[in-house]
Amino acid sequence: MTYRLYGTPGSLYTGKARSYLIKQGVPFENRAAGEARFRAEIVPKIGRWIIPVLETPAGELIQDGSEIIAHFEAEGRARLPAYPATPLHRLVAQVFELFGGEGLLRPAMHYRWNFDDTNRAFLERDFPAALAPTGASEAAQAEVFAMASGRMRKAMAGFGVSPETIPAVEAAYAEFLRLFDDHLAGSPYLLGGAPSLGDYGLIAPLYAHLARDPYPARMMQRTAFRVWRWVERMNAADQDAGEYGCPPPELFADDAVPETLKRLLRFVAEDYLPEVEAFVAFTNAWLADHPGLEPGTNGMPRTQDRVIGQTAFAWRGHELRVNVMPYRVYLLQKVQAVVDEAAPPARAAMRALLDETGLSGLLDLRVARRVERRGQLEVWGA
Ligand SMILES: N[C@@H](CCC(=O)N[C@@H](CS)C(=O)NCC(=O)O)C(=O)O
Repeated sequence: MTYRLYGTPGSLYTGKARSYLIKQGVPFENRAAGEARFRAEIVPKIGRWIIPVLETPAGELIQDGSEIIAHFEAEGRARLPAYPATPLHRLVAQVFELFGGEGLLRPAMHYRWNFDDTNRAFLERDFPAALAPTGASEAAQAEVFAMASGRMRKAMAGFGVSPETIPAVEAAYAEFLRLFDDHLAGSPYLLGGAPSLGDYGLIAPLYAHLARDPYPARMMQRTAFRVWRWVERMNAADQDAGEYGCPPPELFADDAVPETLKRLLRFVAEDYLPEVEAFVAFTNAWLADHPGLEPGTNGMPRTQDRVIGQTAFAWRGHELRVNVMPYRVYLLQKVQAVVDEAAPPARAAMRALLDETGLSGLLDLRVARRVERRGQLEVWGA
C-alpha cells in the first residue's frame, strides 16, 4: 500500500499536506473524504470529522498538516527539509506556518463565499464531488452542498468577515498579494530556491480557495502573476523555476532575509499580531475561569469542539469579532519554541529580526497552560 491522503481538492488544509507530499516525492494517493471508509473507519479513530488525514502504508493515521510534515521531517525522509537549518530562516518559516494557515482565512472565506455569480456553479460541483458518497444522486449531492456551504458561510463570520469589514478585508489581501508578488521577483520560493515550512503554510489558503475558486483565481492571475505561478510551483514535484534560471535548490545564502521579506513580516505584524494578542488574552482569561481542567482534555463539552469562545479586537479601523481556537496557540507555541530552543547568539538575532519587523509580540504573548496534541486532538497540558 502507498500513503493515502484523505481530503478534498477544495480544502485549505489538505492543500498544505498535499503540496508537502508532492515536493518530497512521497508516493501517495489523493482520496476523497466522501469515501464510505473515511466516515466508517477513519473518523471514529480520529475522534472528529476533519481533513486532511494521512494514512501511512503501515496503517498509522495522522491528522493535521503540521503533524504530517513533522512526521516526515522526524523520520529524516524529506528530500527538501521543510525546517531550515539556520536560525532566521527557521524562525521566518515557522511564522509563515502560523500566518499562512490561520491569518489569511478572512480573504479565503470572503472570496469563496461572497461571489456566488462567479463561484457558485463551480462550488456546487466541487464540494459534492469530494464529500458526497461515491455514486450519490443529484439530489443527495445538492443536499451535501447545501449543508457544507451553509456551515462554511456561517463559519465566515467567526473569522471576522462581515458587510462592514469586507472593504478592509479586500484591501488587506490586495496589499498582501502585492508584497508577496514583489518578493517573488527575487526568488521562486519564500526563502530562496527551495520550498520550506513557510511556503507550506501559505499554500493552504492561496491554493484551494484563492487560486482555485473562479473569482479569486482570475484576480490572482491578473494582479499577482508571480504568486499565481508560485501556487502552480508548489504543486509541482520539481523545482519548476525555469523563469528564474533554475537557481540551486537552496535557501538564501548566509541566512539572509531580504528587504522584500521583511516587508511581508511587517504586514503580518500589522494584519495578524492584533488577533494573536486578542486570542492569547482571551485564552488566559478562559483558563483562569477553568482552573480544574484535567490535563489531556480540551475542557469542552465534546472532544470535537475546537472553539473556546469569541473575542474582539481593533483591526484596520473596525472591531472584529472572531472565534478563539486553541490550535492557533499550538502553532504560536511552535514559533516560540524555535526561539526558546536556540543558542543565545541565534536567539538574539531572531529577537532582533522580530523587533525590526514589529513582531516581537509573537515571543512575549504566552498562555498559562500549553496546548498539546494527543490522540489527534488539541488538549491542555499540565
Ligand atoms: N489543524 C487542522 C485543521 C484542519 C481543518 O480545519 N480542516 C477543515 C477542512 S479544510 C475541516 O476539516 N473542517 C471541519 C468541518 O468542516 O467540519 C490542520 O491543519 O490539518
